[in-house]
Amino acid sequence: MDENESLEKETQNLIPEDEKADAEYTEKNIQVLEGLEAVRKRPGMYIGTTSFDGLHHCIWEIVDNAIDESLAGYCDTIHVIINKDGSVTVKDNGRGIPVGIVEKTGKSAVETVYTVLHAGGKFGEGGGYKVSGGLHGVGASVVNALSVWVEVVVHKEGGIYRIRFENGGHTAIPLEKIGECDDTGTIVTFMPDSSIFQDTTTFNYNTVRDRIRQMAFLNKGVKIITEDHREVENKPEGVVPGAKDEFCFKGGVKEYVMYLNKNKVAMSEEVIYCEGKDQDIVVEIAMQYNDTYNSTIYSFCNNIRTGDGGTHEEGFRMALTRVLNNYAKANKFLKENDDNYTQDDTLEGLTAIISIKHPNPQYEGQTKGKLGNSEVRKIVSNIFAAQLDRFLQENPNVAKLIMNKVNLASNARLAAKKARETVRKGSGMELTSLPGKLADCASKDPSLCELYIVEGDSAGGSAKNGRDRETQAILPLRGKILNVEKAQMKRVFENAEIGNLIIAIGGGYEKNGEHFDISKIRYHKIVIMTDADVDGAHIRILLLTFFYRYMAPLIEQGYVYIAQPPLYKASRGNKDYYCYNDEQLDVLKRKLGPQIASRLKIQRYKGLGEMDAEQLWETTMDPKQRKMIKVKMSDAMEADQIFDELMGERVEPRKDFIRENAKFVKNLDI
Ligand code: TSJ
Repeated sequence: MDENESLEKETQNLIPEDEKADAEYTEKNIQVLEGLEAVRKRPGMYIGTTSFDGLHHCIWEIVDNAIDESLAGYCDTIHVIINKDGSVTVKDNGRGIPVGIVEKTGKSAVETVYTVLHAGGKFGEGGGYKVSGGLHGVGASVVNALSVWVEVVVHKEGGIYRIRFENGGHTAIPLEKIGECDDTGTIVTFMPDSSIFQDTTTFNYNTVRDRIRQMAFLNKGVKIITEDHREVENKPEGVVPGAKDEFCFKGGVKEYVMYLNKNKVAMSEEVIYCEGKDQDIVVEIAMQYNDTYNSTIYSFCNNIRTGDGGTHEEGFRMALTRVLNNYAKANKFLKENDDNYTQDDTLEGLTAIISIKHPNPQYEGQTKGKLGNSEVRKIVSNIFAAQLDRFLQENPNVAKLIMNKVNLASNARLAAKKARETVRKGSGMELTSLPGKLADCASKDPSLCELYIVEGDSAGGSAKNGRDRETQAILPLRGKILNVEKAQMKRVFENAEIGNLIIAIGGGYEKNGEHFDISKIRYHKIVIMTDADVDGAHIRILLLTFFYRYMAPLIEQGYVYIAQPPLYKASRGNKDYYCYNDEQLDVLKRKLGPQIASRLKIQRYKGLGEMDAEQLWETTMDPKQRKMIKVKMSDAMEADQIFDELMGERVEPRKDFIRENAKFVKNLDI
């Protein structure tokens, strides 16, 4: 049966006899399938990538539709389940996708949503508030195009209806009524197509859980439950059999701020919260100061992170600085003639979430991570300023703490400026000469050069002797580098290890008006190489935090890597095998057979220092054989969150942390 025949067959059940305008209808269907075919040909255009992120994007796409239903006020519970067979089910208790015929397509609404590009939510005019369809809202049809099969079940008006698609969006079983019910809702299950997602079709439970948690923070009151129903055997990464998490935050972004600050010491209990609406734009902001010296400001538009900020963030910052300066002058924290606090002063130690919902968002910048709508600046600034001002009036004790904090930041900024100037004046030479501990490479072409940051002098020695001198430079770090979250700016610049790093990399840093110049960096690969133990993990996280805070473009542009040294050496006679995890060791033992395996001499590397130069080269540094992990911005942001948990005295949270953050702390000896 060719495509046309099958299409005609499926239409027979759906369209009443008198509505069949055959030729025109068939024409429309061909267009539809050509549309889905285009998605399969160039999936990247629709979901960004076909690797890990793109795969998960499919879930977000479906969940967005359920969230829309909840924003419209018709649904309060959503389930996201990774099924035993690896497919994903998203289920809501909303009104159920309409099953009636849509005039324009001649198909049922549910079939339209799944087969016509960008059709999601276009029917049912004025039916609620739709926020997907922005940057990521490519529609459920894209997921259909990229799936081996999709099944949609709708509970509506007393009936249970089902439709099934196969092979990238072809209707396999037309919409049919399969039973009766007395509830309403939509249940969607899809199986991603491994010929499209060639890297992997294994969903990562923790990735799903983390994004869903964030969705729950951003959409207060919606209960979202995640579950992993996959089995235990041969557990690949990302599979967490039996996992179940339930998220529902009555306080929304207010609870998000509390969550982000949970390992920090908050300046006062209260989280400042405001919400408002103007011209169909919904604004929600929460903020709280803590005892660190950095700011964590996450902004969102329509539940999508705007990593490069934009007009909503600008409006927030402007209002914050203006209101705090006004309060300071009015209440004599600043004298009439004192300089105003700067934006940086008011942001120090601040955790804030800015979330807006906009019916027609414009995104700018290369990665479309910046909100461009200019009207938003004023709307956010007005709503926030009025409510912050009122908060300060009503809570003079908190206001006083904030004033002291901002004042301290202002003084520290002036002191840091002085310290930097002294360094410049006192040692003009040292700033241009490379650190003595750095074993630089011969090449001066940054695109070929790699900087290995190595924990400890002894591993540093092996790395120096084992490396490719032409392109690989080694910088050993002694002990732990300074925790830049906790340290005052002044101390950051006085710290020798950090000074060495900044100078070796060569592009400066960004903070307080200083500019990180990525065009000046001396290496295009910066590789963090630490031991596979808790200390190593800690150093890795401190370094990531440092890069995130002071050289973010390095991470954005994918220049930062984590080396993957082997965990075991298994020797038999004079033959050595290296294994990078327990699974590989098991596979090796199986391959060799029980007889030989029992005679293997297995060494577990406790640290890089146990490897000699040649071993380190072969296993970890040789570009032809090594495996490195490229650090993503989201990893660095997490590192920022994580490290307090490693620092803590309590053992349990540390173990939990290690279990949950396998990416940073792989193969740990705990
Ligand atoms: F789009 C989708 F198929 F991916 C999908 C849609 C997936 C999931 C899990 C849920 C949904 C969805 C859609 N949940 N609820 C709805 N609601 C509607 O489509 C709907 C229902 C009634 C009316 C109306 O005007 O009566 C309007 C809409 C948009």
